[in-house]
Amino acid sequence: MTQRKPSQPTPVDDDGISYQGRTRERVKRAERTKTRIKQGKVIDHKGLRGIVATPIGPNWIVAVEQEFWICGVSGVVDVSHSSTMIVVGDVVWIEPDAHRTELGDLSANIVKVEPRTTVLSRKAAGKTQKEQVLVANVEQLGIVMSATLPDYNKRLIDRYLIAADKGDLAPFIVINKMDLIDPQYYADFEADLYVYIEQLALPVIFLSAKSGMGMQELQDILAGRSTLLTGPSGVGKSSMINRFTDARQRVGAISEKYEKGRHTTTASLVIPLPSGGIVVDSPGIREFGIFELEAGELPFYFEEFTSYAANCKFAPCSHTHEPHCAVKAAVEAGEIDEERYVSYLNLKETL
Ligand SMILES: Nc1nc2c(ncn2[C@@H]2O[C@H](COP(=O)(O)OP(=O)(O)OP(=O)(O)O)[C@@H](O)[C@H]2O)c(=O)[nH]1
Ligand SMILES: [Mg+2]
Ligand SMILES: [Zn+2]
Repeated sequence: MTQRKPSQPTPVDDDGISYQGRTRERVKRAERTKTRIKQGKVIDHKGLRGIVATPIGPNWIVAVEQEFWICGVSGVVDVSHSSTMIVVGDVVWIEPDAHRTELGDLSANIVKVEPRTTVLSRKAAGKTQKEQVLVANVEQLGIVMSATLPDYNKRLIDRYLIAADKGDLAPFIVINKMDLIDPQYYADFEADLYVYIEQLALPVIFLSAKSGMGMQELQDILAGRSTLLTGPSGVGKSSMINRFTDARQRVGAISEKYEKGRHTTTASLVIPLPSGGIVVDSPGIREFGIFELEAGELPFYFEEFTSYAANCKFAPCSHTHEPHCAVKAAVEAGEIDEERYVSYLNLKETL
């Protein structure tokens, strides 16, 4: 039992490499096999509708009800979106092959990707202004952080909140590893997260995948819905999912056959829940650039600034250098969370 310690080095994650690598692989493969994107392809009568569960190498595992299919992409694919042809969570149509894979699994070809209802995107790594879709069709975004080891990161929470807003996902926050915190400090955590709990009225769940604390609350929020769990590496996303379903192992077993020795999460993975609904486990993320964020709209993503902004002397006011800025005054008075203001300034600098 310790008080929260200063930052520990964050375990190295595979952020970027995994998503980025796969994006490249797909592009390469598409060129090699001359995959063409075309709308309105007629689905063969043998076609099956499923959900993309996870990538394996250049292929995908697609779940059709309880069955898993190993699917390639070649020939003409019917896709209506322009960013990231196929991602985890996509609803796809597949056409079964006559034969199985060398390892004996059912095999098929993806021929159509249905339009996405929601997307969680980020700005692709590097200097480009390209959108990289991480996951499609989830209703909720669970932003998972840990109380310590590693310490939670409010900058990252704020970025995720904006991405959730843009992608139409309902966000909530999970603070895991509460078992490492002496209960006498719980109130300090609530005070530190006041802006999210009180001002933004977001669900904030204090949890321990180890002790079970908060697990019921998490299950309740996941039940019957589709949710992406995201956050840095090592905060316990996989651990909390493993507590209430073994589906992860089931899908994991198939991927491991193809990609030997996979331990930490290296790719997003769709997991059906016993309570109904699905949860998507995802690899730890280190960098999260927001795709298509505009300077003019930035203040509106900081909801709690709005009521103060009306009293700024200048309109519009960037809340940075202007005299008589009511937002800055509210930060000084402690009415606006200072760290949120820092998030705002950091994001502003990137625009
Ligand atoms: N003390 C404590 N340790 C935990 C808890 N939850 C997870 N851990 C440990 O934290 C480490 C990382 O857990 P994972 O579940 O792999 O974390 P993750 O978020 O899935 O990490 P990535 O897959 O790399 O993104 C493991 O050693 C877990 O045993 C918890 O509630 N309390
Ligand atoms: Mg994991
Ligand atoms: Zn202002």
